[in-house]
Amino acid sequence: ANNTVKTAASSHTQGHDPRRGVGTAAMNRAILDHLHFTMARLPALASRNDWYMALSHAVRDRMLDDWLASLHHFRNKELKVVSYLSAEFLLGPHLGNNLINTGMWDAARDAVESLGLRLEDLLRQEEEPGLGNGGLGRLAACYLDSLATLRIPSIGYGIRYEFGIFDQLIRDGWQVETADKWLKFGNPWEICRSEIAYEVKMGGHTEYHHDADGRLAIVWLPVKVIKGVAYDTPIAGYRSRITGLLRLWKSEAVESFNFQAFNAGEYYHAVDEKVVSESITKVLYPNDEPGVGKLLRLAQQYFFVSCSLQDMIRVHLLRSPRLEEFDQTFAVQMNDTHPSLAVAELMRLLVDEHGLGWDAAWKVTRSTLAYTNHTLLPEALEKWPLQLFANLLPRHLEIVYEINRRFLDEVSRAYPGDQARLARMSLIEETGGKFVRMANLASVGSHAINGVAHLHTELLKETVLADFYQMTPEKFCNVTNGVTPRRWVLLSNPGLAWLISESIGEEWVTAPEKLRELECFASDPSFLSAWRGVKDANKRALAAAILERTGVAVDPESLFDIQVKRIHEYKRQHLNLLHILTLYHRIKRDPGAQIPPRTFIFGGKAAPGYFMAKLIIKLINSVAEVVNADPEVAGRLKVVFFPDFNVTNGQLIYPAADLSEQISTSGKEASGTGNMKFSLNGALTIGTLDGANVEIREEVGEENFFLFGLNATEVQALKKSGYHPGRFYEEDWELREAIDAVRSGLFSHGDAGLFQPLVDHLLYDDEYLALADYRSYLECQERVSTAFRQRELWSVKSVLNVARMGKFSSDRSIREYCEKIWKVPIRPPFPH
Ligand code: CBF
Repeated sequence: ANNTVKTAASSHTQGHDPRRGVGTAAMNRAILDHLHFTMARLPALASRNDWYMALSHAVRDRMLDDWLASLHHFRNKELKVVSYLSAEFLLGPHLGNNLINTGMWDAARDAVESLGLRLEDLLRQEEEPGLGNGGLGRLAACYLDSLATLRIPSIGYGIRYEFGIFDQLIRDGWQVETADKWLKFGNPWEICRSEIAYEVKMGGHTEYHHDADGRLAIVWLPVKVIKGVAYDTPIAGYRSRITGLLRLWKSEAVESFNFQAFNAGEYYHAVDEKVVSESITKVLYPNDEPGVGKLLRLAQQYFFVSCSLQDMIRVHLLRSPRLEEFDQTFAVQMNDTHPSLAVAELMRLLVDEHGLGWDAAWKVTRSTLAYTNHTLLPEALEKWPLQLFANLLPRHLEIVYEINRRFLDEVSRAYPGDQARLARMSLIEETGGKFVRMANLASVGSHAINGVAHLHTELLKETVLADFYQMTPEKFCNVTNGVTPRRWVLLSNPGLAWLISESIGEEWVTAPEKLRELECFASDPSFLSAWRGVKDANKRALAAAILERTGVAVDPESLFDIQVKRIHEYKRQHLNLLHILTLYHRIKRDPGAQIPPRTFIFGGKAAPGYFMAKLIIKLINSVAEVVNADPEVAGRLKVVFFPDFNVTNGQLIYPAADLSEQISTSGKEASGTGNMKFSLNGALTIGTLDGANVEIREEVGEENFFLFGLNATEVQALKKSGYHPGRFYEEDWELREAIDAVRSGLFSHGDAGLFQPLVDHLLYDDEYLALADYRSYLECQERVSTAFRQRELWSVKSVLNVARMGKFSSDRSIREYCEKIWKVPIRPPFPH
């Protein structure tokens, strides 16, 4: 199954500098050396983790030449460095990806085997760094891969959370969260740079003084100072000889021990400072919870933004003393509003700490920063209570006020007398409490604003940022998301990668438009049968994992219908459930019904404080319990909740899907990236015209995509005209039957109250129009069933999906950012 990896790795190894020691013998020696010198273990006593650590260190050593050469680039005045500021990087395990990208897979596998071990066991040992919630963080990780692959000097800046996204357990059908102790056995990939550390001030007040020359000096007297220490992780580009840099900040006490307190006999107080300071980077906040009011989260955002900007200024000053030219050294992308304090912090650093005038500082701030918006959901648009903001960042609030004063002057000049517009565009919300609006701050302080799919960008321009678009349309552009084919095909689906490379060569890995050449194989029966063989093997692997983790035996011959993503009402896992319940009833009513066997697989985490999402997980598991145990539907329907969906599990799940569920209410999903991973692995999509689904359908062809539901305009119109979900319930007996079954207690051991909140929500509110789309979804699912019965035709569609997904490589997205936003030249591919 690892043949592609093998072919590609081998060809690369041949082109390698022999001094770097990537041969099997050298790798074997290096692993044993690290076992001895780094892990201090005898081979006979070494645990699997010891071997994993030894191998990883050996691999990392071999990445260092390229890394050091790449870091050297940062001093080259001619090269602009892309700085990707993101509170989240959902990287996934490093080892396999690094072996693929550097071309060391074969050597590592053979070396490990010569030591009596199996590479796959060591790969499984790695705890993935789950430093992100989902789409936005995973996108950042794909972009780092592409930046390094395209040889663009880049730094990803973020937070080294001690605990990443929680691990999800399922107990009695409910989600239970446990701490993600990803660092407990050590992290061989990072290097702590104790000497790269910055102080970050918080709290206190400001004072204004006049210096001897009568100039005004503003002094911020904080109550607290924290130190941020850099931890660097190399990011290997695919065969590019470039290694990108991920620099994550860990908070520490400036002094880790308070000797005054200790001498006064207060032992515990002596370490208090350390504990409080370290708490800043302790834990990743799970999203989907109202961001308002969490002081620690604001502190996290400020902390990482300040460390990162101070670091960039240090690097810039190595090149040039002129901070007016900062924008020639760095292009800074703000990944959503989480880093949007960069606007105020860069102004503060330039004006207060480096003595630039306001206008010069503003010019350079605006031309350096750019902002990506990732959501239209009002509850996810960050705003901070003014008082909380003032308490933590008194100087920044003054700067925000000054930016706002100047900006609102511009607005008044452009739209005289339009008070409502002024109120909407102000950086400060003043209705129902005062808040600092982070999307407005990011928009005002950036030279470019982008959405993440065509539809999303259009809606952004029409709704959330409409005023900003009308005033400065030239700032807006779209960059549709993409995913890296290295992790999401080559690493996770080696069988498919091998088949593709055997047929059209290996270039598709960095030139995915070449996948189009697969189209002519779509009429070749032997190719189609090999294609099915790959899918079947992936399904068997997933079935085995499902059995191991949930105890449910599923049939790999059945249609694998998969919805994996965060659990959220707008993503409509409950609509999927309504379909399952309808099929269940249909089979029970008519055992002869022509319904091909299906396995419904769900996965995803719910934010710990999001009650309705957690209830949906419980309902999925409760339906699974009843359906899977019912002999009348045995062999025809199975329902599974795959626990702890993360990158590692995603690598197993996406390649095994027949059908990808992308069923959000149109206009609500900014882009989606899971939709791309599924389709790139040969799944067909059932979806609404939402986010990037629209573009996926355009690319793969409407005949190869199962479309249903209201479009964004119809959604808005229905809401405007007054939506009454109860009417759909009344008028559609199958829908009624499904909902009544839930409310009857059938899935809750007779406890009719358990799912009542969900049922009530659907019947009396249904904000995301599940009931309005139910019938259309059902009819579409019937088309899916019909198509799946014609296996040959299904395979043709599957091939065509993969062949036409080239657009959704993150390499294309990064090229677009380079051209449209960062003004960074695209370098020719590295000659392999
Ligand atoms: O753009 C990346 C992804 O970001 C989100 O996950 C987000 O956190 N706002 C969106 O929900 C996705 O649609 C989007 O693909």
